[in-house]
Amino acid sequence: MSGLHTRLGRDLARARARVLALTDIDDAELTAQHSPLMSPLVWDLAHIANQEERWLLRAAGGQGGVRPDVDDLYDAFRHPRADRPALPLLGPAEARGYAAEVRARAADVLAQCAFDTDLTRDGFVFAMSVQHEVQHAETMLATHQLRAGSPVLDAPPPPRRAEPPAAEEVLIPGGEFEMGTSTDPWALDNERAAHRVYVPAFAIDTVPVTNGRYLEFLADGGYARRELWSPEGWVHREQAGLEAPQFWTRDDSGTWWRRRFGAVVPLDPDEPVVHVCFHEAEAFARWAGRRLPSEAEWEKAARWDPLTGASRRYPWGDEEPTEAHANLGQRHLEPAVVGAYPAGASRLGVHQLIGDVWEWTASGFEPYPGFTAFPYREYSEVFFGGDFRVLRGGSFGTDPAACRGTFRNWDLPIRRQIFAGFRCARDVPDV
Ligand code: AVJ
Ligand code: FE
Repeated sequence: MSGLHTRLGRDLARARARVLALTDIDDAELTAQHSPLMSPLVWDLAHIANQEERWLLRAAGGQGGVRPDVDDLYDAFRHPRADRPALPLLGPAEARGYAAEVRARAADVLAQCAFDTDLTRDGFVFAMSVQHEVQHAETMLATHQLRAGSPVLDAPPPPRRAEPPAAEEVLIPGGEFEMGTSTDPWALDNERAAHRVYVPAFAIDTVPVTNGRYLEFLADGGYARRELWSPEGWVHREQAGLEAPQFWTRDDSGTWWRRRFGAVVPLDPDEPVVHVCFHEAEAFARWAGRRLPSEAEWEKAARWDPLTGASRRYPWGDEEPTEAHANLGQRHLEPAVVGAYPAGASRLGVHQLIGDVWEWTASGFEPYPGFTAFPYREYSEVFFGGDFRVLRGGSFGTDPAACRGTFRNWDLPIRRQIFAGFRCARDVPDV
């Protein structure tokens, strides 16, 4: 076995440990639908196993499946989330057994794999399966945030650092940079291929927008001033009755609190705001006299190295994230205060681009030039051209396996249950 086998085995084990922690609750909680936006947790568990069966056992291993009879039940395209509780799903014990059996067989496939096909080269399909599992682990964490009742998850708080960066924004000079990747072996299809993009000069905030700043927007009538919202954003704000980020509650004295995994806690003014939709982010930016960055601007701020002109994997360089770089991996169950990760800053001084909160960008989810779906159309291709907005950077709930400077996430502009915040940018004269 090579270092690559060992590394993939470790990543698979870490992903599974998270999923097991997220499903370590009563059967009733596992089968319940905590929100119409989400699947029952037991659906995610068996869906993860079914995806692993398809790609690791059948496609990579050339084996028959463990439960090919359940393919239809766990096909996300056949059954919308709201309908999943009514399906004849595997029960908690069956789903756990299914996941364990697929994993045991997948471990054998991995041990014997020579990584010599298009699907397995450099371990791609195993890394894809890890990324699929940890993406569901983040969705399952969002399900935990939506569920009512007392807390079941626990984690130590993130580091606190008193000093945010001195500058509020950083100037990124105009010019080309390399966006996307053709060399990262585990990058997913939508991150490919590398291509040069000219980005005019712009300024970007050194930190994400905080609860404190967001409170100022609220206090200044941000939710009542139509001119701050796009026409679609305003219609949605009215229909959905938006008045504050999701999970915020106000007490009789007018003080805002937030509910976090079942506990009501004070709102920390120095933490990035989270659980806002794209429309709220856009309205805030307009109120602040600013705008959201485009996806290309975000990636240039995160990857472009002014010393060499090359694009790096992370803001701090090519080194894998450690605990000192970023708040990732559900190690902490909340964003850290701004300035908490100086070691994760870019050379130009932009902090916390990776981890803490996903960041809404102004861009729709579209293919890069020359896109080819690989290995299946339903990961990315079917979502291009829809009403999705790109989010970048990952959150405290994102595993490092599914987070890098090129990684692209997307969701509808009205969604707030994801761990999403934002930072602002503005035009500057080209330099
Ligand atoms: C990339 C996070 C938008 O959860 O819908 C999981 C990831 N794709 N299973 C999603 C995904 C198939 C996807 N996002
Ligand atoms: Fe999935």
